[in-house]
Amino acid sequence: MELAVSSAGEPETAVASGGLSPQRMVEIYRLMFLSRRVDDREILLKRQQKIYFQISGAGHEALQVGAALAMRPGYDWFFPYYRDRALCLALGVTPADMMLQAVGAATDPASGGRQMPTHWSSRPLHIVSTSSSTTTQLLHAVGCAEAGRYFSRHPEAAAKAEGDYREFHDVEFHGDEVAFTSLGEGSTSQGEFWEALNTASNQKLPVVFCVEDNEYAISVPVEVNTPGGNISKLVANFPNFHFAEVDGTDPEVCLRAFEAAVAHCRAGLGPAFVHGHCVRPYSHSLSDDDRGYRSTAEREADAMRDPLAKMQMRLLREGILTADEINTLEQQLDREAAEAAERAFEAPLPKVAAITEHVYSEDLDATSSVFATEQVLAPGSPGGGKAGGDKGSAPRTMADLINACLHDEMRRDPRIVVYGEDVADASREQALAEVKGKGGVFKLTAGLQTEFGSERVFNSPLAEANIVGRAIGYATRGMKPVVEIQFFDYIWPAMHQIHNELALMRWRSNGTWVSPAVLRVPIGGYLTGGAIYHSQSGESIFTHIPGLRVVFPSNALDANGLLRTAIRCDDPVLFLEHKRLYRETYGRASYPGPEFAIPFGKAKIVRPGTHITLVTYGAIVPRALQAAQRAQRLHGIEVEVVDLRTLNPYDWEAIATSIRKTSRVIVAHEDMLSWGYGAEIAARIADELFETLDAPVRRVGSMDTFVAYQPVLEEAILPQPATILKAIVDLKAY
Ligand SMILES: Cc1ncc(C[n+]2csc(CCOP(=O)(O)OP(=O)(O)O)c2C)c(N)n1
Ligand SMILES: [Mg+2]
Repeated sequence: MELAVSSAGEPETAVASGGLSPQRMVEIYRLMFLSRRVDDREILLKRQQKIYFQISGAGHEALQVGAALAMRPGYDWFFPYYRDRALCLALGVTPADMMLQAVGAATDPASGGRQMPTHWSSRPLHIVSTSSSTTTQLLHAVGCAEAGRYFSRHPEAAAKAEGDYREFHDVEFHGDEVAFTSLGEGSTSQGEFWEALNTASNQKLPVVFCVEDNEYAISVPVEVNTPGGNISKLVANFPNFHFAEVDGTDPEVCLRAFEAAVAHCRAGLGPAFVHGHCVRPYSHSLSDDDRGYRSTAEREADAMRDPLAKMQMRLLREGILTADEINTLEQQLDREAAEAAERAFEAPLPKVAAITEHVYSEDLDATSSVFATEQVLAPGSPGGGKAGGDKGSAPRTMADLINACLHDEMRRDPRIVVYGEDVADASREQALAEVKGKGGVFKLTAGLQTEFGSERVFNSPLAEANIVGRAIGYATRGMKPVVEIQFFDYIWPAMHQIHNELALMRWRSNGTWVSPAVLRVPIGGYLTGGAIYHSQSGESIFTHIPGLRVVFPSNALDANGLLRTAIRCDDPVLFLEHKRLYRETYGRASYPGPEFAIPFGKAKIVRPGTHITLVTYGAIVPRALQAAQRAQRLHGIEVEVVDLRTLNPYDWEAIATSIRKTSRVIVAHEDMLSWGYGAEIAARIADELFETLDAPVRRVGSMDTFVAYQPVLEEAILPQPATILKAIVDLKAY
């Protein structure tokens, strides 16, 4: 018999059977059955211990095929979740691709053996790499849709440019594209679900949300996750949405629902929400047995709604296929799944030496001399916004020169967007006729909205995961989001996005997808009254994340040059700005011109010395310099102060060279001593430079507490110049 094999998005031909052509019906069944067969084959292989994990899409096939056939792979954008096997098959992922991931082959196109099976990714099909974290993908879809809209309104921004990340990313966009994202009903409990609906609704974004409701989140039934048991009822009042609640076991109903949803999005009317009621005939995964928590009656009732059995009955009933034809088709698909598995076992395994590939950009090395540009002092040249103050050679603060860098880079690169809490001058633009504008609680983004408009500089909802999750979506499309987390103390809601998504996008997709966003984050104490929630440090928590660059400048010039590198490079960067240094007299500098950049991983000797090396960064640099001056004046001790400037990567050569000269070292930082950044540096010095040392490696840090409000306590908790001086004197005497 002739099998209709067309890909998703192709128009159907002859119409029969309630509107679907017989070919379309057979095609739908083929995709659904193939999905189930690949699952079954994997289950067999897992039981034989030939693969290492299995999670199935069983019971969700109708909903997913319906969704896929309403959209266009390689045109629209997809942010699915782990159950979406039938969706991905319908989009064009092959059983062979799936089996290569199941065995962890080097040639697994989604991840090169790095991710579990069903962690989808395909550049040609526009399936953006997904993690195991439930719900994180929704905000990526939102950011993706924002980027698509931005490019279609500003096509000139898609042009390639040399000398920065743009050189390495092709931009694709279509004015009527949609971003699809899916999740289980249990995952709608995550805050990020609501954060995604918030922005999609507010911005009228073309995002199709699909809730695949199988009534269970592992063993937790829907009524525990969803008050009242029906997510459609809870979301019904979000403005601008198209809503549909459907029988997710009927592919025709699902296809029609998604066609309407997609039409709403393509027309620019806003997002869509399709809630499909499906079933879970197998347990959650092969690590789970649902007989332990579901009654027999319930499981049997579920089986009656199995979309595969229902579709097969329909094909027979409507005379579209005979029993024999169905058998032939099923055997053919069974063979296809088995052959895909056989071939996968012959595939090469990943090389151990390749593990460190794609942690950071190999195209554009942020430590390279590309970023070592000459300082071009340009009196009167552009750069300042409202916070700018004097131009030219007048000394300017760190706040001024960060603001100047943002102005310069936004002028140079139309792909930059800046957003966060309070970063706009005024969301109600008309007010700007009479008011100065906010421009950030520390005024670091002042004047950006006024110069570059509200499409490029805007306020986000008060939701940190929203800020970072959207930035990932933007960045995967080739945009450069430079976003602000208002205080380091409140970065934690975004931690999941930073740790599991932002830093991992490149590595987990084996270099296929990247998310080089910049997160600017005011950090640190010494504020006299900053207290627990406005004084936190904690940089080592982030230097412990492979894939994330961490920068921590101590002065205005470095902040300007390092921020420029952060923006132009191709890695995600956590750019830590010490609040106490923003407007210090220490470290002011002239505006260095719009091309001034500093490569990552290059420390600066801010004071030469011969007796003791003092390795530090951030707000400890001026305190260390004070201590070093006193050490010289009072004790004749010459301290060499090394300002690391970037914490990941850090300049081991500079540290080692200095210690080879002095044979004594102190590592000092503002963060708590225990488990702090200095612990790693000290351990490496002890390990690799043991023979050059004349004394133990010393560390200075804050007490192992949070910072208290009362200034007497704050002073005692945080390291002071006197604390550092004492360590210097003690170590010299050792
Ligand atoms: C953020 C997060 N928390 C917990 C888990 C562990 N986990 C994996 S799947 C799952 C249940 C998801 O249920 P649901 O959203 O209904 O999707 P379903 O698996 O039923 O399709 C849980 C708790 C996870 N992967 N991510
Ligand atoms: Mg579920």
